[in-house]
Amino acid sequence: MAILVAGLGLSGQAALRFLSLQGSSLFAFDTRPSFDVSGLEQDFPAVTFAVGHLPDAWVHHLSLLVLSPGIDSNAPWIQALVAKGVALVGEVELFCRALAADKKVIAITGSNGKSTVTTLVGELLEAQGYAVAVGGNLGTPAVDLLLQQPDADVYVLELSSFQLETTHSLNATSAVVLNISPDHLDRYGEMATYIAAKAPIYSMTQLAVVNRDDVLAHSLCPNHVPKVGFGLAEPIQTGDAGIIMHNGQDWLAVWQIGHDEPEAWFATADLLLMGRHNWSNCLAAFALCLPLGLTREAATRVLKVFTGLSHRAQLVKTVAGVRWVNDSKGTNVGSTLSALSSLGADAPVILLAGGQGKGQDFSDLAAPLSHYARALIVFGEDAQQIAQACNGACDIHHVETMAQAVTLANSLAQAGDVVLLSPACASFDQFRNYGHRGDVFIDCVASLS
Ligand code: UMA
Ligand code: ADP
Repeated sequence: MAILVAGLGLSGQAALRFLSLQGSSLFAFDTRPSFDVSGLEQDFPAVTFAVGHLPDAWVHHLSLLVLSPGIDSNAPWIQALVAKGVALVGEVELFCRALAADKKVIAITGSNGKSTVTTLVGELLEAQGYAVAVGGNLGTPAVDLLLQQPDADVYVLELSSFQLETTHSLNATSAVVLNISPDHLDRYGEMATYIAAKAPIYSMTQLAVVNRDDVLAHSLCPNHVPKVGFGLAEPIQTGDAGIIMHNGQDWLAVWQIGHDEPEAWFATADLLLMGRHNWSNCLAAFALCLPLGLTREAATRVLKVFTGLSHRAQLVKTVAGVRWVNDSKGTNVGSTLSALSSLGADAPVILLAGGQGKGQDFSDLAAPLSHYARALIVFGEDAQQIAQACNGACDIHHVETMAQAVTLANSLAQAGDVVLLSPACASFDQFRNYGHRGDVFIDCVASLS
């Protein structure tokens, strides 16, 4: 019998590489009729390719479908294969099945903060002396990690809801659902379906790490699964991570197994990461790594230099006492809410938001805007929708371009303010991607003096 790899992007090509090495009989298919397979045909001469329409003649050969995360498994052609008994998995499931029993996996999902926590966990474990491979939704497909870093002790995987839909045999050492807020509703239709895609991660781990500050995310963990918690209050049991007062300051703290009380690990004032949501990310990373013996020394070494990932709540420049912060990766309402409220807790904010709204409801931004914002500047395709949903919350200004947004923010800002680009939207109406949008913002800010 043969295997069908569907979707020929990063994930599908990684599956082809991996399965080719195993000598599997392979078909490869991309639903986009314009997809050019000529390069792949050269790379994989033993594989049969098709685009646009799945050839009927293939169907009776198939026993397994390896589906790329970007393809909705509800598509009729997929459901027809499943009905014929073809097993449906993703490339991450191939990774799980091939992983040697002595290897460890740490798995991270959630609506926001996944990439930051995944990267941080990788750095913490490396500082602790492990050989670490980091990837998944973050960028390097899981099976490529197996091929590229077969000697790793620990594989740290960022897993999207799409990837979790087709992953069944993960046996993680620890796993987390960082938080839940609306995302990908264009694919899932309703929140319940989105949440149901993420929940199984807690049934595929030896230890569940739960967010005590997010009731919904926390509730996904079944009672019988051993769990520890993290959150912005004090740790309440061994294995937990939280915040404690130490020498009159807030410290990231950990309650290690075998200890009588939580131990202060790192002063939040010394973090290079901005915003309280990043305190939460650090605590989640600590809790995930404790089963692998993370020590305060290793954690301190990492946090002293960890500045986070580009375009996530990053300080670009301080001009005349105003801090300009690039959070272009804030592409949904949940991420912008957390960036706004965590930076707004310390300073008045001028928020720059807009782009493609993906059908989101922006009204949740109104309350934090009225608490924390000096002004909201909207731009892009769904600017009007954001302005309407937040009407009355604060001063709202409408501009066309990023350059205009920065110039206007500069004229409105007062010393001590934060100007925050956290658009709550996708960027594709005006930019190539969120990185491009952040770079344009950085360029505009660079010209201020
Ligand atoms: N395709 C079809 N039919 C479709 C949709 C796509 O045939 O209906 C084909 C496209 O023509 C293309 C290929 O599938 O050839 C693209 O596959 P894909 O969309 O599954 O993306 P990959 O390139 O395989 O990258 C995927 C993840 N992409 C998605 O989940 C959409 C990457 O996450 C991930 O880094 C990569 O695997 C390696 O694990 C990106 C992402 O945007 C960063 N993720 C979403 C997010 O973070 O919000 C979930
Ligand atoms: P993801 O990989 O889940 O998209 P990232 O680490 O790339 O997460 O962060 C994306 C955005 O999500 C950031 O720019 C920030 O606005 C927001 N964010 C980061 N961490 C958190 C968190 N713990 N809770 C809520 N929002 C967060």
